[in-house]
Amino acid sequence: MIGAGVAGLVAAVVLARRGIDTLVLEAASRARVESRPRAGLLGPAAVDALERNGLADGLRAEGAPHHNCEFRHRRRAFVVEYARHAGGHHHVVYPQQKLVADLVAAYLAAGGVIEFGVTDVMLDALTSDHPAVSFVTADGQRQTVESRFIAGCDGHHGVSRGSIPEGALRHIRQRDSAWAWLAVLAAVTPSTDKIIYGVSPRGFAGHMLRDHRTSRFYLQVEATADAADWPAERIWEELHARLAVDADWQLAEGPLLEPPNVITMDSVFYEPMRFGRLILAGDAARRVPPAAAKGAGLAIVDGETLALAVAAALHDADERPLNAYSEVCLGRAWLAQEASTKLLQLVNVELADPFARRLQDVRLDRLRTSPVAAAEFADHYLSPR
Ligand code: RFL
Repeated sequence: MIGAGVAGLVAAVVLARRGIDTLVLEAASRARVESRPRAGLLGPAAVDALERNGLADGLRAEGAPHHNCEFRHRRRAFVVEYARHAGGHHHVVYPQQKLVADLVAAYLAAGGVIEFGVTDVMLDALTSDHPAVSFVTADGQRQTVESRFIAGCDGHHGVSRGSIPEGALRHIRQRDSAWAWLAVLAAVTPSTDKIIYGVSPRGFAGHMLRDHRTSRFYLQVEATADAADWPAERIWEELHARLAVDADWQLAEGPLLEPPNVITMDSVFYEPMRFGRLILAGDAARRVPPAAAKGAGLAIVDGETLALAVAAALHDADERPLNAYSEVCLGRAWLAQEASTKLLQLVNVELADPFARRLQDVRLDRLRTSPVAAAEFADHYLSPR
């Protein structure tokens, strides 16, 4: 496994527990992967995959079930009880870095080996029966390891996908959006018990949940925006204005935990998710914007699917699951992409386009008043299930 993110670690645990020799190579330190804040919201497919593999203890103990979300539109708040519209299926809020720490512990307990702090990872002989990985260890030794399969789980900017010859994968890219989201992480108790999507004439603002001491916020900004132009005072001022509601509600402020960053809303898929004996999983195979909170969930389920396919190939000489792997994972990922696209259409404000804004008003009014619209929202919000 190249990469000790959620995709690589889930794959590694599932394989190690089946008695298959594994090695995880991770560029960052253990301290870094176990403290890097990213996702918070996990959908039912990911939670089920973690449960199935006995990896959900931390999430069960400390995660918070999430059933409803709130929209703010024209200074009025309304709640969509999406779990009620989806037979009780819901999310769990659990910070990704805590899950990564749980997965590292589970993998080591299963006898797995991780090299943290590796550099200069190079992949070779990917179409042979014995693909190889060469890397430099944290203490400067170059090593080469031959294997039966390599799992490329090194995120969107990793080396795995880049080792595949030009032209072997299709790149399916969404055209650029005019908007991005400024992602902000603050040390402050959430001012809400449910995610808030604020749609205001100044643009979108989101109040997300992480844990009882930490909140994530998003602000819609121009795709060309520079995070340096967003000091804390400006961020809070804008959050107050965009989340304002005609009710007794206060937004609590707190120190920013990291510099804000601009997250573009572009999406790209690389298909198929396999080249010879290199199999891609998670963000290494795609970029789905974090708007609908799908990336980590997809990566977890990819990791499990990959491991089961490799186990079938190695234990039973059955390559059918491996041959189906890409199609199965892509089916889920495109569903998630559709949900992400719909959510962005619902909450991002086309500031200079009154026609689009009137349609957005209608979409939000339908979501508030129509059970059919709420059920449709719930289906997307929780997909893939
Ligand atoms: P990761 O988590 O990026 O892990 C890849 C790992 O590979 C390592 N690496 C290398 N290792 C060895 N050699 C190399 N050359 C390497 N290059 C990289 C990296 O150090 C890293 O440890 O990929 P993975 O496992 O595919 O997981 C994907 C998810 O992390 C990602 O999709 C989510 O974080 C997206 N996302 C969210 N997803 C959700 O499901 N729910 C959410 O609420 C949610 N919120 C978010 C998010 C992503 C965000 N950012 C930072 C873009 C919120 C934000 C702000």
